[in-house]
Amino acid sequence: MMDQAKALANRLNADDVVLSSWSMIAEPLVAETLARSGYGAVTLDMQHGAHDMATVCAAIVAVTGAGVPSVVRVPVDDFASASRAIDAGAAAVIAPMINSVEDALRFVSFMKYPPVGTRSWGPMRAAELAGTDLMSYFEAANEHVLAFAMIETSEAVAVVDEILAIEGIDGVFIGPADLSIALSDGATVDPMGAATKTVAADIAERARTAGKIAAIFCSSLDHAGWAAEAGFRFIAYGVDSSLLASAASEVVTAFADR
Ligand code: 3PY
Ligand code: MG
Repeated sequence: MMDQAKALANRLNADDVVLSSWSMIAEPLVAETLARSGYGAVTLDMQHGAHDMATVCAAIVAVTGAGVPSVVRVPVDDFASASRAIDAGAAAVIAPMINSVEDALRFVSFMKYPPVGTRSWGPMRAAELAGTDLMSYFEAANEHVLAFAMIETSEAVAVVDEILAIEGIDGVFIGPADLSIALSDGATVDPMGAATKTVAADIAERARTAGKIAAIFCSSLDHAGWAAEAGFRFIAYGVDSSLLASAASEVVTAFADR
C-alpha cells in the first residue's frame, strides 16, 4: 500500500493544490465515499465534528484503503490526540486555536520525534497502513507527517511569523470563521468577507516566504478558487453533512417541480 503521508507531503511541497473534503459525520463509510469521489484528502474533524478516536481510527483505514490521505483536526489543546491520530495513520494533523509560540511548540512536541519534538514511540498501525517497516517509518516521519497550526485569532495573527519559523510546524491553516469573529471583535461571522480575506492572503504569502504550506477552510466554490489564487495549497472545501443536505434538497425540489 502507498504511503499516504509521503504522497500528501510530496504534492504540497511540489506546490500542488490539494482539495480536501471535510468529514463531520462520524461514519467511516461516509469518509470513504468522499475519498472515492476524487478528493485529494479527507479531513476528519474531532473539534466540531462528531468524530472520536474510535471513528477516526476506522475512517483512516477506510480512506487509506481508497488510496487517499487522511488528515485529522483534533480538539483544542488535545495534543495527545494528535499523536494518537498519526500513530493510527493520519498523514497530517490540524491543531485549532494555536495562539502563541508556546502552543505551537507544544503541538510540535507531540507531532515530531526527537530532536525536533518528543513524540512517543508506537506507530505500528501507521507503518502497517503505509506498507513500510518501522525503521523506515521512523526515519521519514518527521518529514512526511505534517503539522498544521490553525491561525484564527488576533493573538495568533500577531505572532504568525514566529509560529512559521518554528521547526516542525509544516504549515498554517486559516480558520476564516473564527478569524472573522476575532477581527470584528465579536460583531459578526464573515469567513468570506474582504477583511478576513485580506488577513488570510497576507498569511498565505508569509507562509510561502517562510517555505511553509498555506492551508485554509473554504465555504464556497468561489472562496476555494480565491484561496488557490492567493497561494493556499491545502484547501478544505466540502463538508459531508452540507453536501448530503444540498443533494437531498435538490432531489426533493426537482421532484416537487416535475
Ligand atoms: C474556522 O473557520 O474557524 C474553522 O475552524 C474552519 O473549520
Ligand atoms: Mg475555527
